[in-house]
Amino acid sequence: GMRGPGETQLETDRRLINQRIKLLKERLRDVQKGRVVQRQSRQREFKASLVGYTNAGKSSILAGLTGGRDIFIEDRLFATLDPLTREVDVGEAKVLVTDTVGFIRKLPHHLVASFRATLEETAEADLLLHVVDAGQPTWEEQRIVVEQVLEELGVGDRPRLLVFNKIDLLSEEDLLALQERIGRLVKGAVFVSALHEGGLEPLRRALGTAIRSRRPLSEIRLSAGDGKLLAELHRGGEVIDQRTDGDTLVIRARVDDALAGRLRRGGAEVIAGIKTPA
Ligand SMILES: Nc1nc2c(ncn2[C@@H]2O[C@H](COP(=O)(O)OP(=O)(O)OP(=O)(O)O)[C@@H](O)[C@H]2O)c(=O)[nH]1
Ligand SMILES: [Mg+2]
Repeated sequence: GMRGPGETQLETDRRLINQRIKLLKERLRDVQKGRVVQRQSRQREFKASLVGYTNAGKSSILAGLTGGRDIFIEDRLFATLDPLTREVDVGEAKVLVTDTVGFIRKLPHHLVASFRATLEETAEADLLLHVVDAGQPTWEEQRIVVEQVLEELGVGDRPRLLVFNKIDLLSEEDLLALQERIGRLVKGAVFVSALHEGGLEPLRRALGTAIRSRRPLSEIRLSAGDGKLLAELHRGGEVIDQRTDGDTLVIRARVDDALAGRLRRGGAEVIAGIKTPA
């Protein structure tokens, strides 16, 4: 009963297919619009990239932080070929954590494209999480190789956090010795196990601390008519909520020092480091 007057079956099919194509095109447009919005909002979030020698456990850490079962983990070199980003809850804030392709001394030719994508992700990161396989007797050499690659990628100056993974493979004695030695060399290294319940809590806490110190929750007051400053805040900060107080907009947002400075110069009042309401 779908056939219009004088239509052959073929014409009917064609009409139905065209309707379907039109519908799908509309949906695709909506999806693409959604993507742009998502990407823009993601740009404002705090970003951390997992970097490190291949097989150190980067993907396992991301899976452990997110409970993600869709993350590819394997005991072989270069299990991960595409950067993958997931939102991680660190208490009162969210961090976008990206898994990347593992680093190695001599990069095989076919991995150069994967590596370029990794480069783009690490270049955008607020913090690099350098994952070290504490169970590897050669972890110090691997760490140096990774540092060299980071230099070559032009991100050698990025803030980073050393993450010693697979501590379950160490005896209690060896772990204590390692922690003591590392504690003398660098500040704030964390010791984790991606495979054990609660084993990633030190990393989650460190991420919480990093976001609180780099992007303190702030109260910003600006004139409700100041669209330019408001746009700047939305572009560069993570807006939590906003209300009006007469002619003043009162906004709670996470902003870094640079943005706070720009807002103040533009005439806004910025109170950094306010407490999060319970
Ligand atoms: N014992 C132990 N094994 C772990 C831990 N974390 C990861 N592994 C194992 O180490 C291997 C490599 O883990 P992946 O997460 O794929 O490592 P990756 O750093 O993502 O590796 P690439 O993607 O190749 O760079 C897997 O067999 C994991 O199960 C850990 O905390 N303890
Ligand atoms: Mg991986």
